[in-house]
Amino acid sequence: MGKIRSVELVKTVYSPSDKFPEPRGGDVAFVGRSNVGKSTLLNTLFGKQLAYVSKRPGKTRSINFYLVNSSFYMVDLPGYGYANVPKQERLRWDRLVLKYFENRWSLKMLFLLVDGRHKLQKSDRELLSWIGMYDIPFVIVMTKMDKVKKSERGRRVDFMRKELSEYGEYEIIPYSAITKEGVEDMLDVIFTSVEVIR
Ligand SMILES: Nc1nc2c(ncn2[C@@H]2O[C@H](COP(=O)(O)OP(=O)(O)O)[C@@H](O)[C@H]2O)c(=O)[nH]1
Ligand SMILES: [Mg+2]
Repeated sequence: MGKIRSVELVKTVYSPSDKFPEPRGGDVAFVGRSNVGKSTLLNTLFGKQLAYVSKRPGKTRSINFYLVNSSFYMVDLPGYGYANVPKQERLRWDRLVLKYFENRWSLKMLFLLVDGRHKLQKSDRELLSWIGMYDIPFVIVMTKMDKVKKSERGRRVDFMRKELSEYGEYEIIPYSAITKEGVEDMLDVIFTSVEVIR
């Protein structure tokens, strides 16, 4: 299986008029509502390579391109569903993400993070409709599964599958940063999605 050996933050894009870096062996991208656990998940995948990914507030408003193993990009898309964000700012994020979906032919797989404990939110559905519009392959990562009781797990996953049934084919990966469940599965998806020399 593939392994993340090196990670380098190559470019941070704030504005739809900024250029994205030249594609390499493909992109895998990560997106989800604020507080879903995206920074924690990237840190978990990156291991100690890039501990500083976490929670730099400015970086939540941008698309961050991380070059992995000098061969492909892991792309951190801006979070959505923040409370109290001015409408102008939200529109800029939307334009930025739409520009990425529209133009980035090298996008191989999108990881859509949803909180394993909650129902899909309106903003999740909006994102799913964009994914459908641009025909982007995606997997669902249910985060914070350590907070779901063992007896509830199966029911939660089934419920999520039912909620998502209108959006087509995808895999669901239950994940926890605490127990590390799902990490191997995510690495599998990442390394089978991109073309890399292992
Ligand atoms: N219990 C639990 N908490 C998590 C997990 N992942 C993230 N968190 C917590 O959820 C909060 C938001 O995480 P963060 O990674 O900053 O979310 P982001 O806004 O999506 O980048 C933080 O307090 C994290 O410690 C997880 O798998 N399990
Ligand atoms: Mg974050």
